[in-house]
Amino acid sequence: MDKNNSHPQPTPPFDNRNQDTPEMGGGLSVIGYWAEHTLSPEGAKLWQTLLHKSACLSCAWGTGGQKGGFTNEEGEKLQRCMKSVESISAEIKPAIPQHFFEQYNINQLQQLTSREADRLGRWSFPVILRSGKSHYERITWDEIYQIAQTAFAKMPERVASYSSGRSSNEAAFLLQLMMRTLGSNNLADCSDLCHAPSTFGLKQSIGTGTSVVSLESLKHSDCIVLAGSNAAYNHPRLMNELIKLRERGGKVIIINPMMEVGLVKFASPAFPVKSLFTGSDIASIYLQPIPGSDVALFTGIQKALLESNKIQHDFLQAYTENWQAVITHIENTSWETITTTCGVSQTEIETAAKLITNSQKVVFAWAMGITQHQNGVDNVYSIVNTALITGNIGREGTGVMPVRGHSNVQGFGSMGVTVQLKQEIQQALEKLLGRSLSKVKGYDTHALIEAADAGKVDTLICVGGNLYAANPDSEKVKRALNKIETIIYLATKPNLGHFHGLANQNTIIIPVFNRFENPHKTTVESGNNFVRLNDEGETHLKTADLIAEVDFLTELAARIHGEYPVNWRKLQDTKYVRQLIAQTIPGYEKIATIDETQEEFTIGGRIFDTPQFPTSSGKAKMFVTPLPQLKLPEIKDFDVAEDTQGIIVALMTGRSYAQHNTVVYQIEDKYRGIPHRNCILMNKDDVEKAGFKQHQRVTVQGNVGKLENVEIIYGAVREGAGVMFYPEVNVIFRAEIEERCGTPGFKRVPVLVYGE
Ligand SMILES: Nc1nc2c(c(=O)[nH]1)N[C@H]1C(S)=C(S)[C@@H](COP(=O)(O)OP(=O)(O)OC[C@H]3O[C@@H](n4cnc5c(=O)[nH]c(N)nc54)[C@H](O)[C@@H]3O)O[C@H]1N2
Ligand SMILES: Nc1nc2c(c(=O)[nH]1)N[C@H]1C(S)=C(S)[C@@H](COP(=O)(O)OP(=O)(O)OC[C@H]3O[C@@H](n4cnc5c(=O)[nH]c(N)nc54)[C@H](O)[C@@H]3O)O[C@H]1N2
Ligand code: SF4
Ligand SMILES: [Mo]
Repeated sequence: MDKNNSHPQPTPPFDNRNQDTPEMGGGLSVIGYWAEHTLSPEGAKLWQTLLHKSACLSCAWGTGGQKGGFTNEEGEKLQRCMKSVESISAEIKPAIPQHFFEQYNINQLQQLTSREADRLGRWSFPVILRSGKSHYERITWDEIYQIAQTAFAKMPERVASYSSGRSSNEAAFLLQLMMRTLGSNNLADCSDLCHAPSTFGLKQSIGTGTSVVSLESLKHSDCIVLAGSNAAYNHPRLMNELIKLRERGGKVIIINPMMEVGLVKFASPAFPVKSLFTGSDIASIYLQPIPGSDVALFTGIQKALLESNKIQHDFLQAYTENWQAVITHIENTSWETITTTCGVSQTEIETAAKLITNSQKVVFAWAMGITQHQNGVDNVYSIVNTALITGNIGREGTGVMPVRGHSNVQGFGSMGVTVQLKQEIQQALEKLLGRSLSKVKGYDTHALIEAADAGKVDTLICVGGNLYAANPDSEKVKRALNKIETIIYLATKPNLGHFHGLANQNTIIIPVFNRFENPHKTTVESGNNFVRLNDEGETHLKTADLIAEVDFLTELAARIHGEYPVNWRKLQDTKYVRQLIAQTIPGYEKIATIDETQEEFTIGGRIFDTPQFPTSSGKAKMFVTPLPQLKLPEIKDFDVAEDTQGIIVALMTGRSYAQHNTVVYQIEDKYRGIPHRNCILMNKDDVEKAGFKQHQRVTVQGNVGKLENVEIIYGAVREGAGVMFYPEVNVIFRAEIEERCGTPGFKRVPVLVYGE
């Protein structure tokens, strides 16, 4: 079968995987989890929260909102997945006990794992760790504002923020307005670590930074290409769409070096009970490229299309620019280069190309397996090129669809929390301020850490997230943060960052309401460009001293800026923030009346149903995508004894089944058969070739550190690749960086695996 390459396409049930793993994703264990949690003592609160009119906290698929917790934007019911329950369950835990921080010093707190830190409970009063002190202690609001005001009086270039996409649009808008009024563009955000290459690549090529496919449009497609996404774990309700697409005769092409069981077969609780037992087929074809080689694979698909005369020349001519250069590049790239770079055979690539051309309406979707690479932007370009070459964009049921991460990460970008600010927003802000914005380029997350390490940052405010644990090279991040004078964390739950990411002088933690208990109405934006309205709520922490993010940011801004350029305190009524958003953010006009209409809406100008692109020429720009040179280092390149025996693999670092980003909920990953966090999942042939066995303990060494006593687990990952979990693995490597947007190459980390 394989013309040019010996890489076999494993077909499920895979013989290479660990025999302990289930044969499909989802299924009865999900129902079991639901039952366990909803019938537990916290069950009543959990149900109340699920029924609360607010968007799901977890991923950007965006379930929930005004039509009730179990509804998507198409009004379809039974749309909350187990991940949603998991995230709520973590938030309705009791408060950290009053005297906890008197009992435990910072050294002790630093011994906690991610899971232990989360399990301490909710932050319920503000605390400070002062320089030279060993314990966090309670602090008054007055003193917080005094310290903060002084800290924000530094040179604007030396003040920065970091944010994570769980907070509201209103908080995001206020954060960037406060920072830009100060004269600082240092608005680092978790999206820098995530979909920034999608935003950047899409903006350059088709003039918009987000998905051009609505949920409704997706329902018309008859083929989905899903690359570098483990939706079965991370966007479970997207799986419903894949199941329905297969049921109407459509095709699903999965591109992923790891054969994820839930992408082969998935049993969704949204479908008749029968399917819970049998599961539904997901992948029509499953391609397993070498990590980091997607450009080669997509170029291969394009070449197969070219050779079978399936390129839509009329479409390219009418609606695109630079297509000739891309076609020449495809012609000049040999099959041998393509197949050796991506490790997928010509036959498999041709089969995928045929599935695409035999379909009428194709959607191309992707997640971190595409973006978290040194050439993440090229990966995105190569996907866009494939969509354009086949005329699959600008028509219902077609298009490009980055599958976004955090539940409001896209809203943060829309609100201007980014170092790559849209011109329209810049102009609107300049009008509001009555002066130009600072021209100094802001720090993205990577640049922020570099700047902090170089002693160039005095003050940092973190609106959510875990800057310390989300970044590679943990020791360096810790050192860098420790050079900052003042760090203010706004958070709902404790995490590793609060105990390791300590400032030089004052580290302050501000306990905030989460989305469903916020006393203000707020909004969020889903990855499908749908804006949701969240009702006010109440917290179960009756005696806690929490604050709404909006209240904290406006009070701080009022103290820094007085009444310039707005009456900040008036904005504590979030209705007025929405008025400002409507005036400033393109496509958000309808938010001005959402308080009266309660009408959730799709953002204007985002969904493309004609091939007219908001670029300067009105055409899509195609970019030539050079194939990556994927060489792994050799043993001698690692700092080990000369005679060390081992194997070098390209490590894909990411999420287990039961974690949300840096927060670990359960230590096992049952769908991949991984019993605990200190494991490496490898291909059986690689393990045997290196002379190791399953369950053997090994050392895994990266370019800045190593993890010892790591257990080897067999899995359906292609040869030459491995899988480990973050945040733990972030200790061992300094990542390659996608220079165009600062995104670390988390999905191709060369490591040496050797015996102990
Ligand atoms: N339950 C849960 N849900 C989440 C999250 C969570 O942590 N837990 N996190 C949220 C966030 S912020 C995000 S960004 C998303 C993340 O969602 P995903 O992107 O789905 O998550 P990852 O585990 O990072 O990696 C996705 C897949 O990329 C594959 N991959 C790795 N390298 C490559 C490659 O070179 N090429 C290709 N084609 N594939 C590759 C991996 O095998 C893996 O299956 O999920 C969001 N939703
Ligand atoms: N090695 C490796 N590293 C990675 C990745 C990877 O795949 N591999 N993925 C990267 C990706 S895609 C992302 S998005 C980042 C994630 O990076 P971050 O977004 O920085 O991290 P999270 O773990 O999502 O942050 C969780 C914390 O947010 C706080 N929080 C939760 N809800 C709220 C709220 O409503 N308000 C406030 N103020 N705080 C809240 C809680 O304190 C919680 O502990 O990690 C990145 N790091
Ligand atoms: S798919 Fe995402 S948004 Fe929908 S319920 Fe699950 S975690 Fe929430
Ligand atoms: Mo993310």
